[in-house]
Amino acid sequence: MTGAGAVAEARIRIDDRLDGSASDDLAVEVRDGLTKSPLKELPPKLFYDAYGSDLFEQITQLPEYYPTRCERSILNRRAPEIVAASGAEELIELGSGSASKTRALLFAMAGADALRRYVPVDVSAAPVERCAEELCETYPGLEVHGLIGDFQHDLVHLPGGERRLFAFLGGTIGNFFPVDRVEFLADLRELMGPGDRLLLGTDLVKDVRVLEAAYDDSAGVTAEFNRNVLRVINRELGAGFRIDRFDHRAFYDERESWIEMRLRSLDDVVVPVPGAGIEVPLEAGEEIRTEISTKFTAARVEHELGEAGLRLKRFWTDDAGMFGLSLSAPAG
Ligand code: AVJ
Repeated sequence: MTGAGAVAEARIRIDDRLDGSASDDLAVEVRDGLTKSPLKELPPKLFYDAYGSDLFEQITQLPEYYPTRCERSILNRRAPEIVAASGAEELIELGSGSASKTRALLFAMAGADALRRYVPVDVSAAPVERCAEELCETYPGLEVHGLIGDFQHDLVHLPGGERRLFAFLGGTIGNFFPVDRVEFLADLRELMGPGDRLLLGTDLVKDVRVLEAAYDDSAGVTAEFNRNVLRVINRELGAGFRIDRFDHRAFYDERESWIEMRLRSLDDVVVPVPGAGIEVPLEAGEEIRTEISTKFTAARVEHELGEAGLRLKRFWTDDAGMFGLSLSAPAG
């Protein structure tokens, strides 16, 4: 090993916290979800195998899917302000993926001479490894400590530190049900020292037509992404879902203030899921919920942060007010 590569590697550490229990967890979650009544349910993390992650990348580039573009525009424009307001010297990114949006933050931190460490956390190892190397070469002196794990369960394994900026972007918090959301934020709050900050991305309430189009695009990519959960279950749990016999559905639930994605069975069937030890009866027209994606107001974000012991310091949106980024600190 020679040159920059070897130097960079000395500054990279990657901990893998995903153990064998992940596949047991999957079986249990799928069993619990598919035996629910009246509405069967599957966890949205099942979207994100390699193929699903690739589909999600495609979704972010669709004309109808505005969240990624809007959040990116806030970050590009406000990164120096965010960095200054946070006082951070370390970035911890929960669900980092390819870290494409975070680059604006890292760049601004480096510009402020305040970039010590980057801690990407993701269930998928390959993108974490790739971006660790790239970033170490771009920023001499940057330390990268990646964590391969689930941001809901493996937060305890995060390295300690001070003046850390926890970033949870993309609006993924919206996939949690309200109780899980408060619990997650409170767990995060528990980990935070007085100098740590949270940067949270939340999609905002808007015209129903705009919302529904974002989750039911004309090219059908989201439909393919939605059906991918069945493909994953077929592979991982030996299930017998006929993927082409399910319709994609996406609708805005005004009362809950969330988009719901579902898969509707076209047939009356009983689907074996041997890895979960069940056979799943589905009536023709019956739906399985695969995702909720909550849409917030600034007031609601502030309220929920408050419930978790976090105080809102700043709130930014894009020009059209489509997407929100909040910066908060541990309260008192
Ligand atoms: C990546 C979870 C924020 O909820 O908008 C995209 C996932 N689902 N299209 C979202 C998603 C359907 C996305 N998040």
